[in-house]
Amino acid sequence: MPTLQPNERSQTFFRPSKYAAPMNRLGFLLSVMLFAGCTPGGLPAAGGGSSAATVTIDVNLTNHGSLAPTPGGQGLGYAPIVATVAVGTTIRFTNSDGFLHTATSLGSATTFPSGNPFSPSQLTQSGTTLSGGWSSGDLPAGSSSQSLLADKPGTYLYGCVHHYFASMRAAIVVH
Ligand SMILES: [Cu+2]
Repeated sequence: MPTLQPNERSQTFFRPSKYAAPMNRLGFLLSVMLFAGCTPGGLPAAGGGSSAATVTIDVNLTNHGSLAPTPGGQGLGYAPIVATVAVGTTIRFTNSDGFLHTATSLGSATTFPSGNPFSPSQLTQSGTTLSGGWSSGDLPAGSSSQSLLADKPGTYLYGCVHHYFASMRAAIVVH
């Protein structure tokens, strides 16, 4: 009649982890290597490389307070005031200012509307693609928005819900 001896039981327990450990380590190393290989360089690759880039737009009314031309009219408060990126680029907004801002899509507008184009619901974050309608929602000082995919070529106007009438407006051109 076979009985499990204490040493056999402990082997049963220890063998899986003994073999699993090197596998986990290998898997970890592989994912680190893959991640490093895909880390974006900040700007789209000039040679038409396939790696996706991330572009960060600085949101700051204090530091970027001078009017500058955009495809939609004069704007300020974002840098670059016109971000030109390739399809597939990921866009993020970072508020480096000391108070709240938003970066909020103006939809299909081709010039900055003269009236208030925004609604209170746009103080809440929404959207994941530039062509799909989006808002960072309220971005407290020092915070970053969601990632937005530049999914289709076009000119995308946006502005700050709080400071739209102070000309806090800008554009992203995707090609
Ligand atoms: Cu603002």
